[in-house]
Amino acid sequence: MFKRVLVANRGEIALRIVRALKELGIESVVVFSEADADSLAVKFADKAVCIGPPDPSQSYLNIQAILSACNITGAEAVHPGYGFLAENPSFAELCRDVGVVFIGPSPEHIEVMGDKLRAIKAAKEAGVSVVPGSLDEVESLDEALAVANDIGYPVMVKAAFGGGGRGMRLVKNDDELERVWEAARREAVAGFGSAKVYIEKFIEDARHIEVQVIADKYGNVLHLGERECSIQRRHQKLLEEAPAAIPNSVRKRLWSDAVKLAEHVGYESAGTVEFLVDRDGNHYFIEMNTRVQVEHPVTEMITGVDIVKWQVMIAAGERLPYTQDDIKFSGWAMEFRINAEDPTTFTPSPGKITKLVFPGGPGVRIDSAVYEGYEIPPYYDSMVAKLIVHADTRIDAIKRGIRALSETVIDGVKTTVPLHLAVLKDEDFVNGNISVEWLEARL
Ligand code: MV4
Repeated sequence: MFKRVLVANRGEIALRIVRALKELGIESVVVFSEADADSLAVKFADKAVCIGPPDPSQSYLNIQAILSACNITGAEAVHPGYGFLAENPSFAELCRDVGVVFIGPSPEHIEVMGDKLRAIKAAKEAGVSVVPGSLDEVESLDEALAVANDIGYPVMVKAAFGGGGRGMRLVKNDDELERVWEAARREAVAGFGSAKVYIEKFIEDARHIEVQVIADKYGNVLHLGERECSIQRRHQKLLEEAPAAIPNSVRKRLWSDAVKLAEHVGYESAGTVEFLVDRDGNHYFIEMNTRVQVEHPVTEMITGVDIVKWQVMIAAGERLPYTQDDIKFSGWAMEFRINAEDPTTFTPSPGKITKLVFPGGPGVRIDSAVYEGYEIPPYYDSMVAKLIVHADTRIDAIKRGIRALSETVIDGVKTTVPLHLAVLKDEDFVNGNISVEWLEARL
């Protein structure tokens, strides 16, 4: 096992990783920018190293500074969290080159899944259900029109190096496709450094459901069940739950396809296989994320498996001590992302937290690096806390969520707490009548 690990991230996930390291008996080193000196992650870590100014390009994305910090502090491994360098194959490779263990999958796995077309090809080879579409790069307008007419409109034009909702366009007919084609390719180059785009049938009113997988270096691949992530706005997830309210027959197909993909590519570490599920229960692979995700706690709550600890242990070469049958699912969990933002304009609302009361009691978990008197810096994303509740059933989790959100006091900044309360009291939500389009249609 490692003696010392460096955390290359900030905010709640940096603290989450520090907590896992402490429980593993590993010394933690966090790096931080000048804007984050007051974070709880910095206070709770064994060591903290300032690596630069607030601008992420000069701090949390500064590979040289981070590897220097590993060298200076004697950290043997680096945990990238999510965002920043977590899915940067060059960073993972450079870590390998300098002898620092990257706590995550291999650079090759990050690279394959970063190219959504290669990911889809791998999924298809593995026998996983994929969205009807080009399955290959589409290089000309003529070819795009042919594919779109073959599969039928509406279609989505997606950038191969996009993902997570970035670089996609919904197109309803030939005219629209002709109008957006060049712009889509230009934007792909500008946004992702590659004009590579592909076309998929648009799955209407779909739900976004993902499966957590975890794999060790010895070919043992397990799934930890699914998460329902359809409640989102502008491709930012707001509320996630585990399990998803879907028939067991659909659930089994999602689980088995996720494991098939991870096994096929020889994946190692924690990963997430994302699917769209349509009204009829058909499922389609769309992407695989090669990092720990913001919403991992809902899976931890229903399985009792500490995903972050296992990322560390797997990177250190430990074997998973479980077989699939050892993973027991219990109850229902929901996560509410508490962002400091204006509830009507959705613009960030940074500033000082003048009063803070987090909820507690049975089945309540808070993952947050802020406290009363903390000044939320304006340079980073607006998520300030995750409230996770766990209860026996979905309806009990909803009631517990309402109770815990009602206890929450965050003064000085505007937050998404009222939005979550409105969602939990909505009849459609309570009845599980949701899709990725639901929240934005509702607002
Ligand atoms: C889709 C889709 C429908 N059909 N692909 C967005 C996030 C990224 N992971 C994939 N996304 C989608 N891909 C096909 N073929 C619907 C979404 C989608 C979405 C689309 C429009 C408006 C809001 C959305 C929210 C989540 C997902």
